[in-house]
Amino acid sequence: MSILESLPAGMADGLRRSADIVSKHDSVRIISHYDSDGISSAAIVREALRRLGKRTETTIFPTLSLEQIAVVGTMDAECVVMTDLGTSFLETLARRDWDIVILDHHKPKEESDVPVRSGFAFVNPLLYGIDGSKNACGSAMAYLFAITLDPSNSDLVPLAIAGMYGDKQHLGGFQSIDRLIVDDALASGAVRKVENLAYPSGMTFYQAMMSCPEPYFKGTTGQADKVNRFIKSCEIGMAATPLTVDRQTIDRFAEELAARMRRNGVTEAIIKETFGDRYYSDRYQMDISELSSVLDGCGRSGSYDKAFNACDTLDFTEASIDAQAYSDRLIAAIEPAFGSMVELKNIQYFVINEQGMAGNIASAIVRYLGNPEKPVIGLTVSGKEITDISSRGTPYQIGKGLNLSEAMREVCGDMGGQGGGHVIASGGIIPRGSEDAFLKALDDFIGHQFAR
Ligand SMILES: [Mn+2]
Repeated sequence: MSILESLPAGMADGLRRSADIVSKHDSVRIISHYDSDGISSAAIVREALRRLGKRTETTIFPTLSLEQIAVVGTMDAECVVMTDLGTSFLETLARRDWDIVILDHHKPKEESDVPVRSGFAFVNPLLYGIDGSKNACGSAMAYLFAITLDPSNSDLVPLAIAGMYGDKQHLGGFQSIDRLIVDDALASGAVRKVENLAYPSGMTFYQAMMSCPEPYFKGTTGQADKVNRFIKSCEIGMAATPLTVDRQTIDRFAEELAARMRRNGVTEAIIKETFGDRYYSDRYQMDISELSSVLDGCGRSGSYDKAFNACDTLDFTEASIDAQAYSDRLIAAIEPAFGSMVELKNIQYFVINEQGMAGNIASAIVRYLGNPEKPVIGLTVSGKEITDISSRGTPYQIGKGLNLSEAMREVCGDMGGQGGGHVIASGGIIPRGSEDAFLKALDDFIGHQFAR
């Protein structure tokens, strides 16, 4: 039975309508987001459309705000497929005279009506009562669209799972739509599962601790001599990967990592969440969480073409070089950012200059380094007229009332900027010069969330 038959009926209908709209066109413009989920989503749609003999052109944006919407408005297209973004601009997008399909999982600004017209389709898990921030990412929606077009596109499932890792939907285990897709991939043999891992299965234990920003170990991650010593103390060979050692070795390594996290003050909830299933893909010759990091690194450093070329040719040499450079820069930036953090009453923040880093730095700090009570806010102050904001929380903080999607939307908006995203991870922009007022207002706003 196809997994399409297990979807909410409305969602399957929406996907079918989307497929019908796109089928009418020979050339399609794809617009997506620059993170792992966005790149995975676009890669799936590109390949599915290429297999139907259609021409595609792909545009990637770091964020979709009014500035990018203006650019989109000038685009020459007959048909557009948007993935991993678009929900915030349904009215504006529906007014364009192109046919358009929007496959997204972000929460709308308010419960606005979905525009209805021929040649317009919007498929978002939230419309069907499914939590898009936890249980269905952009690439999951893109994948469901691809197998609606043609069931033989199911070989692209590793890209769907890569997006799930990118949006951290694996933490605490896959559920709902994600679970359906992952179980199907396991059943078909598209991926192989390895349990109780904190790092990708196909990488050596040494390489993982050198190049993965999460889980982050203060004073060890990315430092060759320290990592070397730690791996040896676990009696693991330098060339060993989780695929080449026995179960006991994997579990012993996990215990050693957990003990070290405890010493660093990482909460038990985060430690538990850190270890889980990893999936190895023979098609991509890589663990899917590694595939996710490669696409994320390329996307965030602007090497979109290398990411897509790798997905098209299955040769990841070039993409891996750019992704490695990105992860080296990221790991080198985490401790300085942490060291420079300022704690306010309800938030903790850092400021950096380099684009495309703050979200991933904040993600590592909030889980493995910072005060577990407060969300981490990263400000990117570059030469631009706007300052970019990234914010990251934890499930524990969400339980206390934190909602970063709401906070970023409201407070960035009050500053004359824009913001939004997910409850646990959200972004925005504010005018340059308004940083201090923004931080004060955000601290107050989140204080109210914790108090209610
Ligand atoms: Mn996403």
